[in-house]
Amino acid sequence: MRLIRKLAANVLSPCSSIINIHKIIMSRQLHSRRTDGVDKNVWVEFTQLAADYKAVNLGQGFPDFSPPKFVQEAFCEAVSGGPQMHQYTRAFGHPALVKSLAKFFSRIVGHEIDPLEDILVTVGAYQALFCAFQALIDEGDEVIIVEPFFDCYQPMVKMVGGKAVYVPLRPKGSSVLFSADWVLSADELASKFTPRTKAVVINTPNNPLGKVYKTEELQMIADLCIKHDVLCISDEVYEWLTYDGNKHVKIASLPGMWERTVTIGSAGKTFSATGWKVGFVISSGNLIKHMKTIHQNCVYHCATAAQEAVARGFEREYEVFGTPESYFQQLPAMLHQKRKKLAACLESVGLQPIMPEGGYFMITDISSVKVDFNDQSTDDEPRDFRFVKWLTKEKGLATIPVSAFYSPEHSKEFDKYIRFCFVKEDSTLDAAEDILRKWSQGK
Ligand code: IK2
Repeated sequence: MRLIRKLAANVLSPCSSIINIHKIIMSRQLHSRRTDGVDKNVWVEFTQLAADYKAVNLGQGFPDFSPPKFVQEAFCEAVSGGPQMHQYTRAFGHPALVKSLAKFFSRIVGHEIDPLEDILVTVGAYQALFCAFQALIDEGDEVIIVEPFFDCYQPMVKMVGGKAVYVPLRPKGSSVLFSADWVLSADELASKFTPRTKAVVINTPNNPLGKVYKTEELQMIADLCIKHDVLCISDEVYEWLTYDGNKHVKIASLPGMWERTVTIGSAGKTFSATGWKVGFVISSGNLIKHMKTIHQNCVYHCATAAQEAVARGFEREYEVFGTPESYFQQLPAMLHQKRKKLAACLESVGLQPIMPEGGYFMITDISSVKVDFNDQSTDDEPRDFRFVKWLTKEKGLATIPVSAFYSPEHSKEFDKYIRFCFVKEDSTLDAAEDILRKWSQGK
């Protein structure tokens, strides 16, 4: 009513009316409430900081070397192939790609995967996660998230009106040297289930810790999912990266879990081509069909040529699987050396690494390191955030604060750790070592 009176008054003065209508409209909140409280993003902030300070970058998780020749060539052939490679393809996954994913993963999961029903190709694992939360979680649903967790799970749950319920992996014992020393208490996890629980989210191998869940741990989670009739969203983007004889196990392959598990993968992580942004979801067609609905209404599909190249990558891997020619053996073998190199470097400057069993990150406790932050950041900022900013700006070495992978309830307990990424050229690791060594020598 007030709006109508204001508009009527403006009829007398047509010129000012345009300005006033504009003011009335602009006084409304123009953005949706969905974006409130989820505006901060650790990758946006710390990747920019690393670039601004031209820091040696052991921060964000991407290789600074090229993907293997066979996928690079496949990509070049795709873009120089027929005109159809530059046009739209099937919305839910390029036919060649869903076919090769189904063939490859049927063997791994021990279940016949239907290429058209049980797979959705997405814009990176990021969009796979987005589709999963959008399609499967309703307002008021509770989602149990095991900490530390890839940071986007929390805002994605919030944006659908769900409630994230956290349960941390806890270091057991006083000297924690391996990621395997971080365990999930079955009792603590069981205590988080309520009639509103809709899903449990796990990430194995875990980012940032590197923990590779053992079959017994997955079985414990699976038993609870089955008992309470809930879904499991299993983020497995580092599935090929395991060390010291540890093996990645898919929770979807455990009895009774195929129908209730959403498995998320990343061709970017798999083939060291993170910029291609090809990800995928594998699940029962009954769940995939709802994720397809979200996907067709947001991005429709991801780049055709990149999908074609990934399809050829998986075809090739299918043929050489289990042999030393397989990139899924070569990449972890290469990273095993880099893990050793980074651990030795951290130890040499008095930092105790927590040795990851998988993935390409290593965390270390920095609580004993005394630093004068020169008040560059606010006091209420977690110590690891302040430390990482200081290290980037003052020493030129970029890393990531580990409390970013925790809920506000638990982040204080874990702000004594920072994360280093070791999927880097040896020359980059050497440059990082140089910085740490000079710093430890007071130079
Ligand atoms: N899930 C996990 C566990 C991830 O680590 C990532 C990518 N992380 O990279 C940032 C970092 O930790 O340094 C994703 C999902 C997203 O993968 P994609 O690149 O395929 O979208």
